[in-house]
Amino acid sequence: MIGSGPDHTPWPAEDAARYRALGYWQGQTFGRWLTGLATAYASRTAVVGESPATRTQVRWTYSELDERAHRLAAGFAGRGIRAGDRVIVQLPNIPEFLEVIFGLWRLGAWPVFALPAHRHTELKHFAEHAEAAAIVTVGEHERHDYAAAARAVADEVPTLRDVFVVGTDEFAAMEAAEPIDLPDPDPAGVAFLQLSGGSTGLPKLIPRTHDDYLYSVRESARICRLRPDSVYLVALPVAHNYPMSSPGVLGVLHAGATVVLSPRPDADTAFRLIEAERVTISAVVPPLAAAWVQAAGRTTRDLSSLEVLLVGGAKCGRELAERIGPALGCRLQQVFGMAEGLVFYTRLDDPDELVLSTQGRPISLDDEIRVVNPDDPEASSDDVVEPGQAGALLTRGPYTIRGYYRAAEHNAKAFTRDGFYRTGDLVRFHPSGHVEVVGRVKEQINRGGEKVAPEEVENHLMAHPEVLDAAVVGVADEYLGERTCAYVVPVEDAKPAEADLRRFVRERGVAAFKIPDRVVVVDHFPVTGVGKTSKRELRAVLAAQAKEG
Ligand code: OOB
Repeated sequence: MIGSGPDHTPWPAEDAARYRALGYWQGQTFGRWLTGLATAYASRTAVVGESPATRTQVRWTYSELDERAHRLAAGFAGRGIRAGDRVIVQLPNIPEFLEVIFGLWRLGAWPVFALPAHRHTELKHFAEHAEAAAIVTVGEHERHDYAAAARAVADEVPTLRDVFVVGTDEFAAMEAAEPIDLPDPDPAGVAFLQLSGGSTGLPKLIPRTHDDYLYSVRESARICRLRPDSVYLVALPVAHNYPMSSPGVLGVLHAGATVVLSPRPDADTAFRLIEAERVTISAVVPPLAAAWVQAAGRTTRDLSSLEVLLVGGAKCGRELAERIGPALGCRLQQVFGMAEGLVFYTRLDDPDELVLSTQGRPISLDDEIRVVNPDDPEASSDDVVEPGQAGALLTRGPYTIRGYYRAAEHNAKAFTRDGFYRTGDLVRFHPSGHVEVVGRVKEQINRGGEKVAPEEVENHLMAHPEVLDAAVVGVADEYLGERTCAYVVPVEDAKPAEADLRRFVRERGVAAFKIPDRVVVVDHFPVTGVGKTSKRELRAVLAAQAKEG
């Protein structure tokens, strides 16, 4: 069976049977699902956005999107893409994103969702780790030549046979292929690989199935009360799990509503589109919410159509939460989720106090939740804290993975023996069942929703000939929640400059959000504990020092 090999950890048979019996897993695939939507909502507008092919705003109906996906699936097949092939998709917020992913899904190929911010190092890692067959990307966009970057990776990774560039004549020819009959993939098999924020090293790959993901999409659409006349603005990068499915573009399609793709997240661009398209709902990370709140005070745009703004990806502070409704004239909905699965939402009829102060309740009654001893990284699912106390969040359920893709060693740490995922988040539950994220036990920096693994950045810094050792920590920041600060010990007699070290990391080809916001060169690291120093302890000491001043 596709996707059930040693590469990925399927749900145990008895759990799978239960999720089917409960109607959560419906045996539906993305390809057939879209065809069903095209039958139900044929002439309604599915997606609005700027196409690089025409350089104009295009509007595709559900029928058009479905037909394009059929044709492009044939186009991919004609170029040798097969069921089970991994295909890296690195696209900005353009309508072709949907055509591409549904085209691949129809074939049973697996999109691997890279973000536009990713550069050579990350792309190469995804390509090697997934043994990807191809990359789908664009040409020049926001002053970066994506096609050239993809080709450079293809030159180094032998499995990569092709680079497909949206907007070229060659791609247009694939889009014009005659549709062909294709066998439907296994709904219980892997549909795509999403990226983890990573707490150690480079992002892990997250295998999600048609069955499990579609369940979370349907429920998200219901919880966010999407209707056929909803209009959802995608302000964040569309390939991220949050704007993709919480409720995201897929939730919007499920409701027969309209997706509007914003090329950029800034308030000017977003407000222009909210006014022009009568947007009813959008989703942002806290720093972007703060920027929109500020811009709302001086805008001349009509934002009156906006009913709901989802805020998540990082903790939304109480003060910001209170300003959103009055400034933007909409209801706040908090969302706390993870690409590995589990998602919490405040409900639209929750009392204001809970909407302002919590991150909501899980999607499913069958999301199993345990709050365990936060001091033991190996705590079992039985090691629970007293009700109402803060602890480490573990979860298992109908849309949470049981293992990362090709990561047996890491899986042994990231999951309990009985299959609970260690989210790394420190939470507390209110008597109402609402969760409050109070911190983190994992070594991950949350830079305004963008996740940075300290170890990955340390490794880049340590590749510098003048750097002996490095430790990267998060420091509190009013705007982003956290920024990164790198402490660096130079080799003897060397005096590397902060700017040089930042440039060095950038030139290693990593996403801009991973370049340390600050670099502090120190003679030596503070001594932590007794004997051998662990990086973990060291980071804790440095983070405490940074806090003091
Ligand atoms: C979303 O997904 P990821 O995979 O980029 O990051 C997940 C992590 C969580 O484990 C948590 O540490 C943090 O991001 N997080 C929040 C949060 N939402 C996410 N921390 C505090 N408060 C929140 N509201 O970020 C993601 C995926 C689906 C929906 C929404 C966000």
